[in-house]
Formats: sequence, structure tokens, C-alpha cells
Amino acid sequence: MLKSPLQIARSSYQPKLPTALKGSVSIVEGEPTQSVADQEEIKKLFPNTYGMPVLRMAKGEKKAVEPFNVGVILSGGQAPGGHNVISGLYDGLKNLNPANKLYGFLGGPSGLIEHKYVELTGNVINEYRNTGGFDIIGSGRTKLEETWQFDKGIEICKELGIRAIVIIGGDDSNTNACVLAEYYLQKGCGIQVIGCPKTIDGDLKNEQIETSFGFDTACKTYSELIGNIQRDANSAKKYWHFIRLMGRSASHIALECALQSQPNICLISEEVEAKNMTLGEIVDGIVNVIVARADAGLNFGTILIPEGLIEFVPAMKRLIAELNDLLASNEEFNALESDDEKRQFVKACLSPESCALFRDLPKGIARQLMLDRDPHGNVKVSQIETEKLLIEMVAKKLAVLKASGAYKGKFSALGHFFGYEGRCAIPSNFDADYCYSLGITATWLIANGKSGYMALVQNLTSPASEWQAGGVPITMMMNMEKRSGKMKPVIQKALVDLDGAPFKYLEEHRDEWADANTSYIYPGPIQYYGPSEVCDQPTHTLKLEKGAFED
Ligand code: FBP
Repeated sequence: MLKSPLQIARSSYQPKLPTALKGSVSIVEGEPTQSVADQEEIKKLFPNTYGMPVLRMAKGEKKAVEPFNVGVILSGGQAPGGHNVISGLYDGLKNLNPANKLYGFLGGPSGLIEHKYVELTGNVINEYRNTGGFDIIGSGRTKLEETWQFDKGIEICKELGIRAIVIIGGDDSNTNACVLAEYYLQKGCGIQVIGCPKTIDGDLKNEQIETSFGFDTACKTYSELIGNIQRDANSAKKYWHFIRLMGRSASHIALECALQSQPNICLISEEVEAKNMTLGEIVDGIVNVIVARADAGLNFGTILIPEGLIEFVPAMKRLIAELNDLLASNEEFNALESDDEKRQFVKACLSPESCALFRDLPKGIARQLMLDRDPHGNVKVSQIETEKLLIEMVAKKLAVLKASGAYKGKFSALGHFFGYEGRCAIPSNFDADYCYSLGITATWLIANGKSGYMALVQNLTSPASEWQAGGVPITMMMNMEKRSGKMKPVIQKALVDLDGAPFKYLEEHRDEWADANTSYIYPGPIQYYGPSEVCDQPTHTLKLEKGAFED
């Protein structure tokens, strides 16, 4: 197969490892834990995996290990570094005992249920080291939640001699990993389940998990593109660029990209919700900046829009929640063919306030809101073109201002959506190193008989040699939330903390970035080779959160 020079060079990149993970490892147990909220309910639902201690890895003695096999699943959206978790897992297993085998379940969790798998041999793994994508075994969004699915898993694990399953996924997939771990412990079938924190969205983080893998590479990829657009805008001086950024719910990606590129405006969904803002007020805020820049002769600029924005506008949030409940396996709705019929059906069932809002939305947006939910009951926000909605609303408002003489500029807008462009990029050194460490860590958790844990690598703003590895009980991150109309135990999503250092930095600087003096930063492409300050830097978000950011 033909490869680019960078692909060839990356295949021999040796990820940097924390000192504690070099050689043999021993596990140190901390204090018992409890869930972040709803302790009684979570404890009742997870009697076998609740309250377990946080684990730390330290240097240990080499011990002989009986051979065992492991199955791995990639779950949910792609994130750069997934292949390195798998290569870390493979190398970790082979170092423990060369007779150990690694199986990959194909196409996500459904591979476990449908018994579709492949053995991941050294030759296969070598093809995928330090590459982006999940194509080594594919991914999927099948939700593992029913006992017949878990029992199908037992069947194939027994057949292949699999002692542990590693699920590489986001908050929903790791919730499923914990449900599976609990079930297998209850059944006493001897199959362990370990999770790994994946998602470009960056919303799987908490006191223990500093960041999910993939966030670093995806944000650097988008920031490069935003920087390029800013340089174009500053050269041509004729377009306003409305750039929607992936990240289903939380605005971490938009915020990180803003910190890296300093656009004129960056909307933050969590702030919109906290200030109870309407769509009209968001538009007014954008219009004010456009008018002020036009007054200074600048009819161009950049606006970052988090993908999940409309779900955070309180009135829209109520509408979407009603739609979610209404459309969850609604056969009558699913049988309807035309968009018009669907709209009529929905309007008849909504509350008067939501119905009024739904009626006023552009037809395209209304249609996008009625699309199928994902298997976890989430609206597919990546398919809702919020940037077009905002362009339309801003243009209308500017036309009114122009007619009154309050605006004299020219408004020509272009919409962009950056999402899939970043999910499979070649992992940055940070993600390549972090993911490889997560894979090795998962191996040690398995070797030590742990289940219901997520692999943990911390101290990520220090050099990789100083990172610390361990495991965090998944139940520790859980609370109860409404999903598809029912209360379910789920890992708590980390939204942007409006009191946190990354948002505070944006808040402090955004007036200056909106201003006539252009403050754009042009981050350029991810660098894989060269000085460490160019190649190995973690995100601004992580540095600000850890007090390691230097202006
Ligand atoms: P995960 O939460 O599974 O990591 O997926 C993240 C994501 O990339 C979101 O940012 C986006 O909204 C969604 O996946 C898109 O899903 P799909 O790949 O099904 O279009």
C-alpha cells in the first residue's frame, strides 16, 4: 500500500511512556469512593462495582503471568489515538506473556453481540501504530443495555478464552462498560470490563480524568483551519465566517479553538444557558460586534459556534426535550413519510410555547430537529446547521439596522462546519503518547483482576515521563439522568465550567478580540517533529485548568 512520507515516519514513532509504566507495575489502592451524585440509587444499581477505590500504578516486581486473552471494542465517534490505545494494549499483553492474544470486535459493541471479531496480530497492529481513525476494527453506536446482549458476549468470550473486554468510548459507552462489568460480576462468569476515556468532545473529564483522548488533536486540527480562514479574512477583508465546531453538547472544542486562534466572537453554550439567553439575544450580541467593526471599516470577521448551541437556548432546550420524549420509538411518527406530515404530527403534540417556537423555525432546521436520535437518545446536533440559522437571523437584523441608518457596512457571510475533518487526524504527539499509556494501563488493570474501572493517566501537563497511571471506578463518575424519557445511571458529562480558568480567560480577552485591532492567532498545522515546545504541548484548556498556562 502506498503511504505518505509522514505516514511512514509515524509508523516508527515510539510513544513516550510514564516512568511508572516502564517495566513491571504494582497497584496501590486508595480510599473507597462514591458516585458524584445520587449515591443511594447508583449503589443499589451497582452493588458489585460501587465504592471501589481509586488505583495508582507504581513500579513493581516482575511476576510470571498465566496466558489470557482480551477483547477490545471501539465505541461511538472516531477520535485520534484509538489505534494507539489498541497498540498499547497489544504491547502490554505481549510483554506480560507472549502467548496472550488480543481480539478486536468489529464495528463497535455490535461485534460482541453478533460474534464478529478478528485476532489482532503484530502485523496488523504495526500497520496502525500512531495513525488516526478507528478503521483497524471499526466503531459503532449500538447500546449495550440488555441482558440477552450481555449473555451473547459471554458466549463469544468463553469460545475465544477472553478474560477481559476493553471498551474504548465516551461517557455513554463507558456507562455501558460499567453496566456490563456489574452484570458479569453478578453472574460470576469471570469476564472483566475496563473502559478508556475517548471523545473529541472533551466532556468526559472530572477530578480524576484530566482529559479524554482525541480532544487535543481535533482542536489543533480545527484551530489550524480557523487560523487559515482568519488569515484569508484578514487578507480579503470581505467575509464574515460563521464556523460551527463539533462537540455534541459541551462547548469545550469551541472554547479551546478560541483560546488557540483568538476569533472575533466565540459563543459558549453553557453561558447562553446560564444567562437564560434567547436566540434573539445571541443574534443581537453578534450584530453589535459586526456593526462596531463596520464602523471601523472592517466588514469581516470570524465567529465560532459550538455544535450544541441550540440545545442550550432554554426555550429550544425545552422544545428538544419534548421532541426527544415524543420521538423515542414513536411508531406512529416513524410511519409518516413527508416532512409536512411529520411537522403537523409534532405540532399537535407539543406544549403551546414549544409549538410556537417550532412553528417559527426555518423549515430546514425544524426538519433537522426531527431526525432520528442516536441509540443513546441524543439529538444528532452535528446535522443541525446552526451557523446557517444564525447567518439568516443576523442578516435580517442588519437589514433592519441598515434601513434605519444605524448600520452602514456590508455583510457577506460564509458558513463552515468543522467536525469530521478532525476526528481521524494523525494523532498529535500528546494523543499518541497519552493513548499508548492508556492501553498499557488497561493491561495492568486486567492483569490485576480489576473490573468496572476506567484506565487513568494523570499529570498530563508535565512531561510524559512524569505522568501517573491508575484506574478510576466508573461508578464514581455517575449520576442519574433522564434518557429517552427514563431516569438512567450515566457518567456525568463535564460541561464548560463558567468559573473555570479556560472560560475566565476567554471572558477577560473577548472584547479585545472583537475589537477593530485584529488579534488573530494563526496556529498552523500540528507538528510531529521538532522542538518539544512546538510538538508536545497539551491544550490551552488543560494548561489553564492545571495552572500551567503562560501568556
Ligand atoms: P462520541 O461522543 O461518541 O465521541 O462522538 C462525538 C461526536 O463526534 C460528536 O462531537 C458529534 O456530535 C457526533 O459524534 C457525531 O456523530 P456521528 O459520527 O454519528 O455523526
